[in-house]
Amino acid sequence: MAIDRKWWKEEVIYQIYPRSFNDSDGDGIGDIKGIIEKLDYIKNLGVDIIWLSPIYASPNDDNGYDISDYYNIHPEFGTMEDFDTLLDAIHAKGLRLIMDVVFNHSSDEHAWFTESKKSIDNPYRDYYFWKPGKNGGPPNNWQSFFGGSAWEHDEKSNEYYLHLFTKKQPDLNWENPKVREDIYTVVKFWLDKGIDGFRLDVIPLISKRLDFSDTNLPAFNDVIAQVYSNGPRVHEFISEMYNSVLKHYDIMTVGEGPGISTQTGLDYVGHDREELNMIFHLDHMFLGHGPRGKFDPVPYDWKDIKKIFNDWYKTMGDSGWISIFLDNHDFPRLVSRFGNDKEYRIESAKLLAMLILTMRGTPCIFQGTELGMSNVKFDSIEDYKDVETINYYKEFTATGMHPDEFLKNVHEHGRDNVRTPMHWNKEKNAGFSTGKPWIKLNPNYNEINAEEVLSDQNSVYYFYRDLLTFRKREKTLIYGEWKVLPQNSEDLYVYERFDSNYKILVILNHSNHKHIFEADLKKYSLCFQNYIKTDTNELMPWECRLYKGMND
Ligand code: ISL
Repeated sequence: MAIDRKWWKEEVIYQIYPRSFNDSDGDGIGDIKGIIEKLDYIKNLGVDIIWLSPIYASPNDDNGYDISDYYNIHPEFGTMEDFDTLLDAIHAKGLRLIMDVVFNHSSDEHAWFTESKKSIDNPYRDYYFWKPGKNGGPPNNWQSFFGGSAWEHDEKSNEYYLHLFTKKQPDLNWENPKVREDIYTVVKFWLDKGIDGFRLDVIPLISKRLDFSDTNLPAFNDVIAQVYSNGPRVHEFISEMYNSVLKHYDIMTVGEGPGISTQTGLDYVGHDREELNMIFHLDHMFLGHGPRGKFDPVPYDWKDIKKIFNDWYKTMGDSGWISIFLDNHDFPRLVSRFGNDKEYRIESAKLLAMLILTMRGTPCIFQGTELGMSNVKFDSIEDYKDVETINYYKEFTATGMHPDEFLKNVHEHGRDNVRTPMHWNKEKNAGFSTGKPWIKLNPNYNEINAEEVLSDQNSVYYFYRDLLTFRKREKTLIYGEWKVLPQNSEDLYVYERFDSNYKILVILNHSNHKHIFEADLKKYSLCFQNYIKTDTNELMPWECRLYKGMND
């Protein structure tokens, strides 16, 4: 096989959103000790790499994606000693840990920014982007990801600073070599502790288009791709970070990639690039986002999803690598978005598990997805905690959208859908906390929880576990090539992974209807199926199967 073998291609990532995972001290917020308590659960599932969403000191304007001290742990989560214990415990179980780190911006409470704000001639002024206004307003018409202008006025200096996210997340100025040096020192600090890599938040945004000209693109997604991402020095910065620090460690890096398309993907992850090991491209996550983003939805269907998978496979070939995922802490639960979380919740959750674990790329599973957890529908905006949801609620309702219609969009697309606490059992607060959880629970925890799925051999959990065990053994699923077998129905996704020895056939009926698929099964044996065993060419709604055969 031509393709390079690497541990980070063979292993599977499990994302922990620490605030909502497990609370050990009853303050209603998940914490590091809570994660330690659940490491056996994670190990038994059969995943390998834990991706930990940010746990650094932070005022929590954006739940930790606004870091005020890269060298300290947020007291809500524990201490540095707790972190060291966690890392040791993870390694003792043969698991790995990658840290989520945010270098496009810091918190406005970071010492760099508080200095920077003090005066125009402060030595830290150039750590951020400060500009005079234009015609009595901000320097340009850029909008923040979370609504409103991307510039905030500072009374004292009468200048504006850039924040592509909230005004408490000022963008760091990577043009300044001192900023880059300070960032690489942070990277080295964590790697020297022995972590196994990083998830790098919004990495394509770190190089700005310095003319800061107005954009006239009507769709926000195009602004992200053409104005905010892929700036002129982005590759120079990433490869500098790689060559100064990353390359000296046996680690993995995954860049979160809003605005990275199939045209630019290999520039970040090509094996010859000395940049990143893989990216989370967001093409399928941004499906359905209208001109004003996720709360301005437009229709899409499985044809679009499949085209994105096809295009990315072709783009990467043997030269680069991506992660395969269908949800994370920014997007709805996969079963609610891509499956049917009502009459076929279990079947469709299993089908989506099969999709994630059989495509070429490193699978990533978000906490609770292995239980079959689904979206939540809070009745009142007061119950939502996410800054994106709250900001856009104000903006959309002020410009005429009825609050109920906005809430309907939040039920479909809001980030709090995935941020409700993990369901461990049917006890108080689903076993997540003995105190008052920082966000309400999804009321369906009586039916969907870890205790329940562990006691049911036919559960979504065991489907994940068995497929994960299978994937570990079958290198064809990791390195093998991929090809689609065309079908008569648009509701089917049938593909084969193959190498010179084996063929693995995956059959997915992603619909509420029965269908007949076309494939010659003579040389195959059935390994997985989400219905009681049948071996005919008729598929039940949301049925999925996996067959294996020799490639001769
Ligand atoms: O969820 C999104 C918008 O609706 C995405 O565009 C998301 O904001 C984008 O992918 C960047 O996400 C990352 O950076 C943000 C943080 O809020 C997200 O949680 C993080 O994943 C700012 O740090």
